[in-house]
Amino acid sequence: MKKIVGLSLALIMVVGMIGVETFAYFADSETSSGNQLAAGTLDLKTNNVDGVTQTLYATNMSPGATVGPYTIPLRNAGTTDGATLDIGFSYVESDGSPNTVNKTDDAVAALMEVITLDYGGSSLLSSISDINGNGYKDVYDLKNSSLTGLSGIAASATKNFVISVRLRSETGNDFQADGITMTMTFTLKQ
Ligand SMILES: [Ca+2]
Ligand SMILES: [Ca+2]
Ligand SMILES: [Ca+2]
Repeated sequence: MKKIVGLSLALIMVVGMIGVETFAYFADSETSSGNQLAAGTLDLKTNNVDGVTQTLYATNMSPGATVGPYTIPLRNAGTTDGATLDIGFSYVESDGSPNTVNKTDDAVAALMEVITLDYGGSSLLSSISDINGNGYKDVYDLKNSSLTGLSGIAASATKNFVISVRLRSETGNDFQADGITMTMTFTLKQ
């Protein structure tokens, strides 16, 4: 029997006023306990909490400011080794108010440069292509990349996922109050 266990995390990033201090904190709230456990299971947990949705907030991001690195421990709390891990990224527009000029979610994501993207102590950045051709790896590139078949997590083992993102310093005033909510989904497969 092939069990597949997934977890999602959300990263909310909103561009703030120029010069406003970056405000970032880490919250986690358990919203489901959806993993049905039976003998010989995979059980992926973050921070030892089961079926969790974690949210990382970065509001009032100033141009040039970095959020993170956030370290998210991925623990296989089950009794079966997970052979492979997939990581997926998606985002939706999540603007503040008032928002005089509305930029698209893709435009905002393209200004969020990915500085750190580690899993199990190795950087995944080389697996991300500069799909939009702007010269750096950004959240748009993450969304349109496929990170599948990564090394898995053995039973009772933990691997850390680490991410940090910087708002590009050339971000213009029109981006004020524009933001995205990025969801990172981790799927551990037997
Ligand atoms: Ca917008
Ligand atoms: Ca890019
Ligand atoms: Ca705006």
